Amino acid sequence: MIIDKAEVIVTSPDRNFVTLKLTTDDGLSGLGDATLNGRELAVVAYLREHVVPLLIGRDASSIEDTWQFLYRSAYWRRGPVTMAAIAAVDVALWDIKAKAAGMPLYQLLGGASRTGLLAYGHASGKTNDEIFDSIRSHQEQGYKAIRVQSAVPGLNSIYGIASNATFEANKGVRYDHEPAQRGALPNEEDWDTRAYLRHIPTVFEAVRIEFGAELPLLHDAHHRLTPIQAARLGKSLEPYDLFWIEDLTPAENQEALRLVRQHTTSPLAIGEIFNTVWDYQLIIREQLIDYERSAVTHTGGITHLKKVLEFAAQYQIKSGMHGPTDISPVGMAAAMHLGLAIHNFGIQEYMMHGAKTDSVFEQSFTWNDGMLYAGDKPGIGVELDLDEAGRYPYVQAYLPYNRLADGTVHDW
Ligand code: CS2
Ligand code: MG
Repeated sequence: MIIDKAEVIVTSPDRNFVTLKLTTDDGLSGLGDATLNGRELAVVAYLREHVVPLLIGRDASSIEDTWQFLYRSAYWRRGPVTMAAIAAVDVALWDIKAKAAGMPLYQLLGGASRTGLLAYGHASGKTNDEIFDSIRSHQEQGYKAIRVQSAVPGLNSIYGIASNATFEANKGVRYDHEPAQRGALPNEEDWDTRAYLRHIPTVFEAVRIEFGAELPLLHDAHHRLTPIQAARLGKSLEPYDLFWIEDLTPAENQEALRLVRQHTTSPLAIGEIFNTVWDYQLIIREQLIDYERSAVTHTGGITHLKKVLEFAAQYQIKSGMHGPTDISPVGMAAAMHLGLAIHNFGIQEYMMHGAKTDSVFEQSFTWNDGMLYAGDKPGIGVELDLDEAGRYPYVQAYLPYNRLADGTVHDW
């Protein structure tokens, strides 16, 4: 089972996706997601120029050796571009191995540890009434856990507010919040931490009054707070019993979470922008988080993320894999197979892709009553329609950035 073809496919149905397709000399093919929102072409170049030439002629069954070869032979280690490229190779090889075995991938990862995967969706609004409507529409779509993002009075823009709500026959009202805006330059947004910290507790108080104490609610602070501001947010949201608060503070400074932990018992989720186990060393060992957010797509694939999650499991930390629309259906399927097999599964983020994306990626995973089901097709259960993909060429798109009132650039 020798790799004799490697294709890097860029397509932009609802948004840009990068997919690696590997084919072996006995006709098996596998897919891997290499999408890095706003930096897609960097991963395309890394794959085409520096990885694909190394793959042709390699034994497709040697997944661990291929991972170690690509990671260590590059000399320069870690980082989102490298680890997304390695992830795509890794998942494509697992897809091939599972197809060769005639099994769904989760069976090769230890089999199912649960029947399905609890998922959460993104509710949002500019006002509490809009937020309530968004929560209700997500409940109608079956979601049993819901992330709540709110506009903040005085701010013109903020992360997480759906740009539009579209109705799709088989999916109901879909809030398409794709933060990467198409254009030659990133958009500038505004930010005011004090206004945010004053407003968010009032939103969750109103949501709890409207929806009661039981509904699992999540919130994403999106990397913007200092450690003491993060501690204040965590403490102020304790009365509303959140399932988690995500990315309260930029976690490159892992020690910052020691201070946050001293002040609040709100569960913490970190890691969607991490890409190796080394990013988690201290915060897992000192139990400074409760959920580990990495996506298969950004963290070196199944092979590496499984190791990170096994490390996290020793500290009773659970998975909360990143799953916005910039994780392609290939990346989502890989996450589902891994999430089904591991013991310390927590929750899966699930933003439904649009109809055009579904026309490019034929998916066999299913969604029912708030749960995701990986399916039992051999491999990861996703196929890519090359002709359909060719209808949607790449469109430059960048994530926004923030500036404070005095013009200082701030984390977005
Ligand atoms: C967000 C993402 O889903 C989340 O938790 O943080 O939407 C993030 O903004 C995008 O993935 C960035 O590409
Ligand atoms: Mg997030």
